[in-house]
Amino acid sequence: MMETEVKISDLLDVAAEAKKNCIDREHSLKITEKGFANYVTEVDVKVQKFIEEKLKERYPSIQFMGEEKNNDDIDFTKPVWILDPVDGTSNLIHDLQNSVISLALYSGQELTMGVVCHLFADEVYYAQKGQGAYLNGRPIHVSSTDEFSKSLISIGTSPYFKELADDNFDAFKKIFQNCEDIRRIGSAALDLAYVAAGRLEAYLEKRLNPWDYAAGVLLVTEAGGAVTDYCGGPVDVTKTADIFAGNGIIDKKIRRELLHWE
Ligand code: 2AM
Ligand code: CA
Repeated sequence: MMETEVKISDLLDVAAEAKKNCIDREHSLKITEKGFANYVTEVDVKVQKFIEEKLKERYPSIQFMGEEKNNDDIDFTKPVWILDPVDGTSNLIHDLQNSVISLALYSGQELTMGVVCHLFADEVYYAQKGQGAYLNGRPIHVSSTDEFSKSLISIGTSPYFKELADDNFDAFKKIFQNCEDIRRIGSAALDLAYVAAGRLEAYLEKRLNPWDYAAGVLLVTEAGGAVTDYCGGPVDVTKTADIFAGNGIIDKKIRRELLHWE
């Protein structure tokens, strides 16, 4: 199966069907703890199973990487779906209504498609390599803000790695003191979609997994923004990574002028 034969409309359809068929409060409260503060609900498992089956039917030769499975055997020289069935699982459990399905296609050693489907708002973000980023069919662009005082910055607290708290919160304090304000949304994919849509000037979080950020990275870059690691270097989207995304101006200024990381 060649990458060019994949249709973005199939990704949008499968995400919309999964949202319709698999999301309900009862299954959101059937929870298993995978690790400290790291939960999976029956909704996560249902959405992953549903999407994996549908994509396998339509594109049988494309490999599947998903948060709720073992991904040791993935060959990244060949096409791979990268799925987080629910990004924002803690939000889902707490009924905070900030959770998404995040689905990307990695092919030819790059991200070629990305979809972020909000589970509680009528918003679907998507992008294709070289073809721009869209929200419900309308083109989106990162913000043009270049002043700290007009910048809203979303932070990720890496809740599974409490040992990072001192370094993280030192940086967040500097950002908070210099920028308009900070936000903590709790879904990396949604944070990245909001950067792409120009609602946030930047977003940063350490030690994210490919399924948390893959689709969002393509949204941000196709919307004219930038995604790097914490030092401004490139991100290998097949691996766990520190992600610093933004409109390409404020993110760089924060790293250079506030945090001296670059
Ligand atoms: P999740 O909702 O799918 O668990 C919150 O800080 C962000 O970190 C969310 O996007 C969350 O995704 C993500 N995350 C989930 N599991 C993680 C893990 N084991 N390590 C790091 N980040 C994780
Ligand atoms: Ca998840």
